[in-house]
Amino acid sequence: PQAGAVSAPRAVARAVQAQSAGVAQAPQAAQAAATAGVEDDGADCAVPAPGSLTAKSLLPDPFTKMNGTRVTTTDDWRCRREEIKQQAERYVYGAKPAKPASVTGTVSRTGITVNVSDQGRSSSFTASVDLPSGTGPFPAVIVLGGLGADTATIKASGAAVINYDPTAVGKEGTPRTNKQGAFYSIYGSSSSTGLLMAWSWGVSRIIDVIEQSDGSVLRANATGVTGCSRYGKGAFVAGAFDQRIALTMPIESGSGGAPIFRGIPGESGSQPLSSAFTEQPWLGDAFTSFTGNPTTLPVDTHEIVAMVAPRGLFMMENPHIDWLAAKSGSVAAQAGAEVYKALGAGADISYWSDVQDGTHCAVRPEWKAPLQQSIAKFLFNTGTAPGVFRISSLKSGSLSSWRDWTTPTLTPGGSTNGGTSSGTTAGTTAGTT
Ligand code: MCU
Repeated sequence: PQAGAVSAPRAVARAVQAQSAGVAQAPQAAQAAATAGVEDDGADCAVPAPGSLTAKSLLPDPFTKMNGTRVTTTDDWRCRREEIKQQAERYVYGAKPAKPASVTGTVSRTGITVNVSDQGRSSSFTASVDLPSGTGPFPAVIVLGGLGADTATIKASGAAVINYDPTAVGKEGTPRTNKQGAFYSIYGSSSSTGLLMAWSWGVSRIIDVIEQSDGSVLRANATGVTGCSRYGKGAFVAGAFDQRIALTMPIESGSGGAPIFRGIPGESGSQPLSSAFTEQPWLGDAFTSFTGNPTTLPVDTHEIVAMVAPRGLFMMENPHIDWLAAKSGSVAAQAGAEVYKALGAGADISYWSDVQDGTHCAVRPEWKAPLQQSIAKFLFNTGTAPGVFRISSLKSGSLSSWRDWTTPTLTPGGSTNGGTSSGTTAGTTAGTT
């Protein structure tokens, strides 16, 4: 990769060091620390033009680059991730525009305002802030849509809750040809970008405003995101597409969220892809080509999981409701975890579907401890990540039946052989989960 580029793992490590050194407490230092994380650290990568699509019934190999060679070093992952990002935008979610020309706004102890101008158009939206006790500045968890998040535990863990109504940015109930909300006011009501990506863009603009604030209320370099159900789909996409997010916690996201697309047609009772595509314009318009058969998708959601690596990820699913596709969700988590392992961050992804209460978006006692641990580790840099996989036997997918690729042992640091590797360092950890 390019000289001087900061690898994702190092950028995260640097941000974490800055946090643990306490420098983020001072407003000026907070700004300096925030620059250690960027929304997309692979924006400079040269990504090949999209090729023709070929069917593959098993999950695409996250470690094989578009030119056919394999990732061999941890630094190689940066531009491989960018390939996945661009494919996911093109075929699944629609494009996420780069940071707008102007983002302004305010952060107070009760709320955030966001004003965006780009391409000669402007729009605004707001979010409310709910602080824990203490004086701060606080890390924050952005809660999409208010459903299902254990906000009491988030606040008791010392983090602020930012209540964000994503439908102000991407409205539900509109036809694809007339999309509405703060995103579409700027990028057009006929934009092919779906609601999940519009919502995710809104999360990024909230983070922009926090970064630009004086840092006295919220810390810009310690942000988490969560949400349940349709907002779990949104939280998943938000965390994948903004590398400033230190902790991503999708809950019961269902079809169109974390579960592998390829698994849905064969998972009994799960929401069909055609239904997830038509119920609301959540996914991008281009996904219409894949609702009948996802096998020609060059990406699947295990690679969206992988886009979050090595940042904190805690995936929660409900195995009691077939519609939620938790079996396919367990495969996404297991396959994505292979990328975490390859990056030396295997403990930074957790998955938990072994829960008693079948109510959709319930606040669950089983998730409390791993939620606390995740906030401590990824937003305060204290303690250890939960590093747990608790897959309910009710909905347990098998990784080995979904892949024909192995997990490489990546050489830490920079590439010595650029894109010419033949993948000879590939080891195997198949079947370890
Ligand atoms: C799991 O998320 C969705 C699901 O995809 C929809 O089919 C259903 O109507 O709503 C769920 C949801 O958002 O529930 C709050």
